[in-house]
Amino acid sequence: MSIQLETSGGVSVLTIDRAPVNSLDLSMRIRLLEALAAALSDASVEAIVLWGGSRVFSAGADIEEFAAGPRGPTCTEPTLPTVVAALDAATKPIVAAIAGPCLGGGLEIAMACHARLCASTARFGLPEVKLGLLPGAGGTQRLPRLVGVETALRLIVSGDVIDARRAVEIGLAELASGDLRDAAIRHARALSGKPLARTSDLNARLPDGVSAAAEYFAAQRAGLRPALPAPRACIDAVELALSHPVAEGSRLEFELFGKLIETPESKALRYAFFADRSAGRLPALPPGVTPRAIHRVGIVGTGTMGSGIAIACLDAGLATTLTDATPAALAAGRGRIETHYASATKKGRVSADVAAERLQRLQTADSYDGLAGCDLVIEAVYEDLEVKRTVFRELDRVLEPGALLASNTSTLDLDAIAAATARPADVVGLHFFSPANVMRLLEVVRGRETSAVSLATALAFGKTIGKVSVVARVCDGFIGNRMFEEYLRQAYALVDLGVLPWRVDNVLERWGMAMGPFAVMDLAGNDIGWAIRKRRAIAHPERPYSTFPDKICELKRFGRKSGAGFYTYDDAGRRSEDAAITKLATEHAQAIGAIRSDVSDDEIVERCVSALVNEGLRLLEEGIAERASDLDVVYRHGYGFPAHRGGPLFFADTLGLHHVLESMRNFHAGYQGWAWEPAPRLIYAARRGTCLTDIETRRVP
Ligand code: 3H9
Repeated sequence: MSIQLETSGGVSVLTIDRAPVNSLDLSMRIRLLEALAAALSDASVEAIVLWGGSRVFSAGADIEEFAAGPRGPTCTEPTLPTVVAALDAATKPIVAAIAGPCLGGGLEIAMACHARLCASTARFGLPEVKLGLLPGAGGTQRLPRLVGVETALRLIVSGDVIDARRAVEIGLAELASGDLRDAAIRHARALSGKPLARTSDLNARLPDGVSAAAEYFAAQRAGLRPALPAPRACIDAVELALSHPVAEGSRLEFELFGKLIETPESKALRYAFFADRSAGRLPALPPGVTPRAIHRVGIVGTGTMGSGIAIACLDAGLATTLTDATPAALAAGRGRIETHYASATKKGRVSADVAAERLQRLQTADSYDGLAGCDLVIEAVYEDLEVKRTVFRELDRVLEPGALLASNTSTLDLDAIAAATARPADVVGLHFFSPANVMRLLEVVRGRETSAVSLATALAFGKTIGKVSVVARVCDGFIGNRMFEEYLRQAYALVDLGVLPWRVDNVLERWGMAMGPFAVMDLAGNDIGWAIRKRRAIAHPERPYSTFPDKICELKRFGRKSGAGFYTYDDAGRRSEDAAITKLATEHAQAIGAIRSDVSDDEIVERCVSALVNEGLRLLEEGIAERASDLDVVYRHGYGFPAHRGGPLFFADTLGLHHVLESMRNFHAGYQGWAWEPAPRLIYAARRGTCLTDIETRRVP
């Protein structure tokens, strides 16, 4: 970890070298300032290049430092704004040479340089808002000066990352020809002796046709959904850039940053950032386990799920072969994928050339033999154990030794599927969420016999296709669906207590869930839940469900696919409340006789979220999940849990475990209280004053 300073031919190259992503913690900031001062005071140096190496320029401030809040190292001198100000004030030209990610504070230091040269691998962004923050080292002051207020606002409020081509288009950087470092040295030398192009000397530009800045910014604020503190502060700070010199605007911006760092939203989002990165990392993989390479993926079953998985593989640059039981099904699957790329091209999401290249990597095979040579085959056929076992017997027959055999089952026993092969060590579950090419969550299911290499290969594959992978052991429903079942149980129980379905949905959606449970079931298909409840009634008669959703199914209201479910739907797919369901729900609750008129919005949230927490803790106790934060990752990426609340377990920690436990005990004493036996880990953590999110099971493979 260092800043290297190399001088030759009148140009000093300052190399930021802090693995893995050149984040700028306090010690790096001190070294950077020292190196800058050395280069500026050296009479033989005419110009400077700031370089982060060929892989990454800088991922910005060290996010771990934020945990200590505004009194911690983030706000200890030299702060990042101090470093940025020193670059801006330099008396010799400084060229930022940018390859790979140049994000957050990384972009802020680059914007304080006098020129930015980039390689085609460069990616630029101010993603602070995704951490519940705003760029705090002049980003909101310099970006509008370089690219205009409109483009700057779009980038800062979304936190989106753009590629080198787009950065050049908007005037943020220039593309280097040839070797980037050499080009930057030449460029720096050429700037020597010329007037310095300081970003701070520029004026921020309002969009063409806008003259009333205050109204323009008010409209931006009014458009925020949801209205969280960070995006609002981003807009406030960009507005400052119009009326304040950079130094003063940056001072005010840093003040806002110091406030945001302490908001619950920022704490939750920072927790989520690190939780995503620890998910899929197994503490107990034996040393020396390296994943096998995956070049060609086979997919068996080309329905919606199989096609979505194929698109995810094609998007990630993998060769992909599809097969299905009949030529018609295979042709339909290929057709779905072609339609996807045609629509993506039309919407400008990919260029026609890129779409054509991806489709070129798609092959179809009319029998299992066509999958020979695949490094990984994912089965995505009908959810029936015998059907899947037949598929796996065929895969066992045709695949080379060492190939990975994966099932996309969401409910079946992976060990029973693996037992159909002579190589259960090579079998894993890869549980995708629909649409598989969009949803980021991948549950990687580790069977009883799954080898460490197979698991490592599955996790590496997940990373290749851009998923956040979470490891689960075998159980019915794995992590996500097992937790979801308890959440649904409480949503239905609320109807028993006299709460209408749309009140439950509206309360949870206002709280931040992407979709309420009744709307989710209408989307997923109420018949699917009905079939599961029938199975459960036989296996666990002591755990009864509300009969309300069965009554909906008896009316053949299976959800969107049948035109109605808990809601009715218009042609555009918009849901509306239905008087028939109000009547049905009211009569249902009256018949049970447990109606309560005092169910508050808070209780609706607490019942549903605490149900997730309690079942999640059981999954940890059973060793199905590796660590508590994995449960939160599953819920955020697979079930629309609001990122700014961290996840169910993080939320419970912020509520206070004594409070959560007390509510559970109250629920335990009430209607259908059997479902509310608090998990021993909750009682333990509440008693010890520890956090749920610290729990790791750390099982040895
Ligand atoms: C900021 O800059 C504030 C300023 O405006 C103002 C300050 C006053 N800090 O994602 P990966 C770790 S806020 C600390 O798996 P990839 C990460 O945890 C910052 N650690 O790799 C992981 O560690 P581990 C604004 C960081 O190749 C390892 O690096 N910047 C940071 O898939 C590899 O990460 C951002 O929000 C960091 N800034 O993606 C950018 N960044 O191995 C955040 C990463 O122990 N970073 N780590 O799990 C990213 O978007 C991605 O990490 C990046 C690499 C694209 C850079």
